[in-house]
Amino acid sequence: MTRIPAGSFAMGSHDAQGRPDEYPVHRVQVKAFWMDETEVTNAAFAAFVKATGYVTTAEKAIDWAELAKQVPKGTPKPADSLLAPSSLVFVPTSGPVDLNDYSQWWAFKRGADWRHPEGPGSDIRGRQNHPVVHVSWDDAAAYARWAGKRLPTEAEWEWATRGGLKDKIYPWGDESVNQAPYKANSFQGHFPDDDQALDGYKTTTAPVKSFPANGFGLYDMAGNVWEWCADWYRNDYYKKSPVLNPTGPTSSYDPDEPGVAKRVMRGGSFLCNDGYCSSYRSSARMKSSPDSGLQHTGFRCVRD
Ligand SMILES: [Ca+2]
Repeated sequence: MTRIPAGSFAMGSHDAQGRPDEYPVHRVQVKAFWMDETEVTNAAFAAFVKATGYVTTAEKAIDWAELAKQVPKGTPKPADSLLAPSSLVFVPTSGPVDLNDYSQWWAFKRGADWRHPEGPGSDIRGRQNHPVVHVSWDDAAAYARWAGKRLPTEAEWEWATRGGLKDKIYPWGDESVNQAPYKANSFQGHFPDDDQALDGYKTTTAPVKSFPANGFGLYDMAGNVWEWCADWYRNDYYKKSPVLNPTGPTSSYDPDEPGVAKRVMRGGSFLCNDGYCSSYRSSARMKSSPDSGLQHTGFRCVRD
């Protein structure tokens, strides 16, 4: 782990690239903490599973009693085959598509989980040093407890990714993510059909530390895999965030999906691209339900 100093910064987007939930920019002060210098790797997660027998969300059948709370009353129970353990895997499209419909490039695959990132038939041999993926927030929190750590707050995460730089777009400054030498594992080319992989990693994770560290000695804060934060997500939280060590709202609200409680994710992934989500920007926010993990979802931990 690496020591992240205490400090005060202007949290949120400093330019017009931000999405609405990245405003207003507001002053935040965080105390010092320790942070994993890399995303949690397959090797580290395997040690946790070996020690505890932990079974991840993606390895369990979908709990219909839970799901039924999120769908309209009276919705019939789907066939058991549809509730079988599964996770979302990226499948490139054959050509340009409407970017509003992500179901075109995400496929539910039975048997996709952290040991099988691309689904049955794939494995993590030779990828011990890659970030673990297909982990839900619940999985990440369980790992953190086991390791004697915790997930970072969203404010800690943004302070850490900025690496001591002031009001910059990316952890390395303002230079485009697409300018060589490459500074993060992202998606070069036309999303979601043509990843030219100029950074060396085509629609897949890269080993941790494949790209330079930021000013605080943290690797892959931008790109590679999304990282879970401790906080509940609220689109309007920045309007009322306290200044000192904010820990997020007490409940979640996402206007895109008001019925689903969500946690914050940060940093973008190997699928981020300027033409689509550009979430390798330091202020970019994402959200997902705590029981979902995808092929590009990982995490890292902190401790006081
Ligand atoms: Ca890449």
